Amino acid sequence: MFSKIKKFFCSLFRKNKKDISLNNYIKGLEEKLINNNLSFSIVDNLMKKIKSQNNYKDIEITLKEEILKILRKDRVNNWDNFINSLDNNTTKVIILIGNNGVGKTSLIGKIINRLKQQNNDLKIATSSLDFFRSGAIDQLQKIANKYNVEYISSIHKKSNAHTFYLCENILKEKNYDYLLLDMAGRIHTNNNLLEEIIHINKTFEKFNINKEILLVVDGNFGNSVFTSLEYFSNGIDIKNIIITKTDTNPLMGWIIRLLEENKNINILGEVSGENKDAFIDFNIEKYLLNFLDEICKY
Ligand SMILES: Nc1nc2c(ncn2[C@@H]2O[C@H](COP(=O)(O)OP(=O)(O)O)[C@@H](O)[C@H]2O)c(=O)[nH]1
Ligand SMILES: [Mg+2]
Repeated sequence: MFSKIKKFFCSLFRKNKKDISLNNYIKGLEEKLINNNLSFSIVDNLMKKIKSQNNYKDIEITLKEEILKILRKDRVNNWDNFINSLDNNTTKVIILIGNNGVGKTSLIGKIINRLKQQNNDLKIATSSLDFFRSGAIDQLQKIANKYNVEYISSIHKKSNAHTFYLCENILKEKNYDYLLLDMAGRIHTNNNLLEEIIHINKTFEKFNINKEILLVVDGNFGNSVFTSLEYFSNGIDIKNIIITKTDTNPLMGWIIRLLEENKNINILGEVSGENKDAFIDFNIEKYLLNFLDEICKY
């Protein structure tokens, strides 16, 4: 009985789309888009498109269409294209960079798993250039053991000397398909990191070794992703990123801003959890559905 009365009163007071004027609804949308890390110019453009709509459904449809134009399929889910674009005749060196704790080291295991799922005969090796954090090498060695790939260690305890070692002694003698390299990520405590990455980059170039640098970003970072991108872009050309921890944040409005403002950047995939199969294609539909669900809520 009591619950019936409660239900009745709740239904009286529950806000309904029809109770709110369309203008207020649009204003609210504008605020939510800005609060979810879209830039003012993107929000302005979206507002121009939806202002002419005169019902809620059309507003949602227009938002979806406009955002999809930014999240073009050819700029996301590029992992397979990326892998296919690498030169098959030499060792393909992939270096992961990004802030501490974003999930670089664990992503190496997930990348190995994904590569091996496509071709179990691939010869893959991994090595750490993170001599800053104690335990970093141990963590990667364990991953190498788990996936049964070679971990390349050296007597050198400086990243650039280790890079020389990798270039001279390993890449020339052994024919790996992939060498996955893990970097330190201490950008807030030590400004030398960027110099280190630039150095490593140059060393690979000196040895004429093909390498790709992937920026790993935490999906929860919001606008801090742009600080990270700006930091690393001061020394290297960032073309590809991987987004981690998408299992913990469904919104990530910053992705729309990232792709709108950086026309050369591709999203190679997302990491959605801690299990070995968690490195997957970025799911645009799921992403947009969650995003619009939250944004268009009233
Ligand atoms: N929930 C969740 N946790 C993750 C994900 N990727 C990594 N982690 C966790 O984040 C923490 C930091 O990961 P790590 O690979 O050491 O980060 P690194 O400092 O960038 O090398 C670890 O506890 C990981 O298990 C993810 O996609 N989802
Ligand atoms: Mg690490």
